[in-house]
Amino acid sequence: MRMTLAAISLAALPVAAHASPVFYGVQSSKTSSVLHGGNRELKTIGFTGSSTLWNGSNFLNWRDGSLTNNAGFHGWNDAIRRDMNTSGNAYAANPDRADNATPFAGEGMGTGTLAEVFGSFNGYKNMSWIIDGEDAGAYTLDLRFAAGQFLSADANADTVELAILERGGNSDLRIFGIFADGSLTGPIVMNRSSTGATGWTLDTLEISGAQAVKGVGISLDASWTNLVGFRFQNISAFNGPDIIAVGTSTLVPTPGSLALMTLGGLIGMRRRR
Ligand SMILES: [Ca+2]
Ligand SMILES: [Ca+2]
Ligand SMILES: [Ca+2]
Ligand SMILES: [Ca+2]
Repeated sequence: MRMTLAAISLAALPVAAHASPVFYGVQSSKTSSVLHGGNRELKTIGFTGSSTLWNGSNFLNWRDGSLTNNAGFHGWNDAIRRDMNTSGNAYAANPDRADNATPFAGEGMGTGTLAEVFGSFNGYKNMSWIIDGEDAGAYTLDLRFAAGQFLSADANADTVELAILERGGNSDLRIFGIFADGSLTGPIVMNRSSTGATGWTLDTLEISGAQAVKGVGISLDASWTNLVGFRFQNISAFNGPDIIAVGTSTLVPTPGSLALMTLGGLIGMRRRR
């Protein structure tokens, strides 16, 4: 038990990190996936210039979230109205899926949910279910970890803490970290030019041809510490980012500052013995 606590505390220790976020394009030669019918499961993902190598579990850290678009606010399990085909662009952001993927549960009603798009599908994140963004429409997407789970940047600019997959690699995205009290980090922008190809393509109901799936891994700086989630925003200049998936490095069950206190307490206990 003591070993486990110490290991957790050490992993969460806040240490001096590099000064600003670093963006790494996805590296297709380190990235692999399998199709189950029309549903895609990611197996591995790597990034050009980074030592980070992840698997599909890194994309299964989301337990809550919300989407605010021109139709209003939608919670994690709320039915979100969809643009059902290529002729409809009524919503600034909405669930969409690969033409041959399993339909959303509410598809007959013209809806899908964030829980479907970003939660577990048969034990994996279904890379064939996405949030489609429209060029002219602003939206805000919040994704949150399970209660009591936190993400902090490490001190290593070589390692990725946050990864985003986007259909087309033709859009930008504004990103904030969310703290436990609801306040935000300063924003950073994922620029389309920083993305790299995964090696697979995606043709959804809303588009009439396949587009390359691209993505980026980001090494965050020290200001991105003790986060409970992330906020993603589209503005018109960003060309309607289509968010397929968001991955993170390993979460810890204790904020870094508390972990430091815990570690200090353990050291103190040992000294007193
Ligand atoms: Ca749409
Ligand atoms: Ca890092
Ligand atoms: Ca796009
Ligand atoms: Ca299509």
